[in-house]
Amino acid sequence: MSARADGLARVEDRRLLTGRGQYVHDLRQPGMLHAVFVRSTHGRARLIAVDLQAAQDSEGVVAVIGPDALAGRFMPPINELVSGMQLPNCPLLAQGRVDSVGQPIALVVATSLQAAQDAAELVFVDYDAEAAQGDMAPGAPPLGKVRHQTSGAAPANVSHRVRVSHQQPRVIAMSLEPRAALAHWDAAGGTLTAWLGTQAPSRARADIARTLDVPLAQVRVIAPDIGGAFGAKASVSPEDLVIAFAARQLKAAIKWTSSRSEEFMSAAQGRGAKLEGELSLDAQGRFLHLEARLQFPMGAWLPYSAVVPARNAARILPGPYRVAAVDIAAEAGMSNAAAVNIYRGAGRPEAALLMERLVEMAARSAGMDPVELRLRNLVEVEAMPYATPTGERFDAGDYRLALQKACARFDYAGERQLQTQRRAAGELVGIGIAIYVEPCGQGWESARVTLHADGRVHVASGSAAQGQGHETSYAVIAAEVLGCEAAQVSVDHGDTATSPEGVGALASRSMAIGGSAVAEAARMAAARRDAGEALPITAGTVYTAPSEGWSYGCVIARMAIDRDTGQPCIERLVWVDDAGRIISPQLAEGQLLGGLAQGLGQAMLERIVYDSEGQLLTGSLMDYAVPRADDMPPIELESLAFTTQANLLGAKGVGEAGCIGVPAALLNAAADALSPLGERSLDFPLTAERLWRAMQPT
Ligand code: SMO
Repeated sequence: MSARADGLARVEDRRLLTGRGQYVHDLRQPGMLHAVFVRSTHGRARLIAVDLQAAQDSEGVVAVIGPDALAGRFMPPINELVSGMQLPNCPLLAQGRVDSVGQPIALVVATSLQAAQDAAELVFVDYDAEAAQGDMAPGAPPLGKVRHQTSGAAPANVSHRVRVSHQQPRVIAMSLEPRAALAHWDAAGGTLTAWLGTQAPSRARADIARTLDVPLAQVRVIAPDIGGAFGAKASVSPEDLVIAFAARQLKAAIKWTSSRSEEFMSAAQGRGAKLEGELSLDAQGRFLHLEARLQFPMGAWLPYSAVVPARNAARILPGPYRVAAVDIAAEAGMSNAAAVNIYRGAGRPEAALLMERLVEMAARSAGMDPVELRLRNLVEVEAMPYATPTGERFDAGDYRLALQKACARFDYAGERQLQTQRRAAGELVGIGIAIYVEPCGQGWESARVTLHADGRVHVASGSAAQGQGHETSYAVIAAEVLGCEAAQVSVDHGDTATSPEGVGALASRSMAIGGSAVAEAARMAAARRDAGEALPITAGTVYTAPSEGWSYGCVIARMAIDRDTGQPCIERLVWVDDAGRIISPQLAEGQLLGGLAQGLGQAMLERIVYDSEGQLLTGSLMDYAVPRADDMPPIELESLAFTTQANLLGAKGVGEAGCIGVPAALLNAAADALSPLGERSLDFPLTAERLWRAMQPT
């Protein structure tokens, strides 16, 4: 590949690392107008009046679109994974009331961004404030419930029983480019083109067509370069749809770029679940019964994948362990805060956090080493494929080997000795382990491969990219099947006019499903080439995975906590991950490290805070800490490669792994460090202040 020849890992890197990326905000259209949203300043209120007149009269203003213009238009239906949900209609612009700070009320469109911002200040909104409801407020009706319950009597031979309660904070996705939309209505052709920061261009297209009430063929969505998305750009926002609506209404090109502050207030957030569990063991340390109660916050409106985290956490428990019986219930409820959507891991981190914390406490309660207890309960490689008590199917993997490899690399026995010595010298130092499973790659994806007479190969994928490097990895996959150089292969994605309809880049599915589609289309094209058909040849396919692949891995971390200040220091982190077949080792490592950084951020630094009136107290990077390079610990990575039969490539997911295993291992390490002081309950983020408070006598 040409980019490799000059030492770059990815064909995308030259463009992205030299400032030549084209993000939505970089794009221009002739006569383009600029848009600014007027947003709710209240967490919950009745709207008495919205007066647009002064803004409309302001210099440079082309139009002000208020609630009336969008009355009766609602967010598209969501992915209803849970039966019997009571789903509200979520308006595009506030209708008579607001239910979260930052909710869009009106849109000001002007000839310059400055003029739009000035005029937005002139929109007069009169509120009658109401008492806001926070996440998991008692008495709030659940929107939907998931339950997994094995039948049979309660176990009789319980020898130990441990309980865990953990409150995750909400966090933000922190993309390089916040949400952005540029929509252009071509009056002559009656078509709308929308450049959108989206992980799922085809669904965004369908959502826009539905909102505008036009046939699908009249809408084109283009996802240009996207500086990360992490789930938060998997579903359209009300803002995206309002911009598309305004472009058609005004027969114009209109651009909106979210400011970082708007992003904190109104983009979909992640996590925020309350996790409670109880694990029962027999005298030999075998897991008898898991009871789990999971509450997921939804916020004030519902993105397409809003229910996914609750569903995932419930089905993934009890993680990689044999547990004879389970009673797992998850529910989700709305609140006066930003929406919560899938975020890197989407329920998998919650399952790992609860289970690994329970296992660690069970070991302490039973007086067993936590490694020994895990080895006793992990599903064995001989048992694969393995049917879990929640009806899932582990396809391939050796969980014990992952733990043993991690222990060997970490020098677990030696590290425990060192810990004993340091504790004797007065230090607070802990070792935390987490083993996780990571289901990925459900459903279908599309690809089209064209072989040209001059040897060039062209791949068009229905999966988009958000910075992962699909232009590199899909080229590698096609080249391998076709027996050519990856440099001969060019890859298109993200444009609904030039790529086949697809699902998109989410849920760690891009290699497993998107990559399998590329491989299948390449095989079909090669077969026709080999049969002597004249070039160019195009082959297209929609590949559907027969089942899910389950990645897994083991993280072991050592954390020291300063006795005087509570300052934590992650001194070592060993991580063994099995993502099945790896297409590009460099890209896979990048995904692991990126996920690790985000997982570390959630464990150690990040927290969205609302006050009791629903005001956002962490609305900027002055109040909200994301991890930086010097927060990263020394990292030792190893891989296993048990390929899966769940897709053509044998690839499993890799992008979300760091957010799943790392936070659980860090929580266990912190709890272990403080354990000489007595049992302490710890919530994220594990800041120096929180750890210091936890160290004080109770
Ligand atoms: S949390 Mo992901 O982008 O499905």
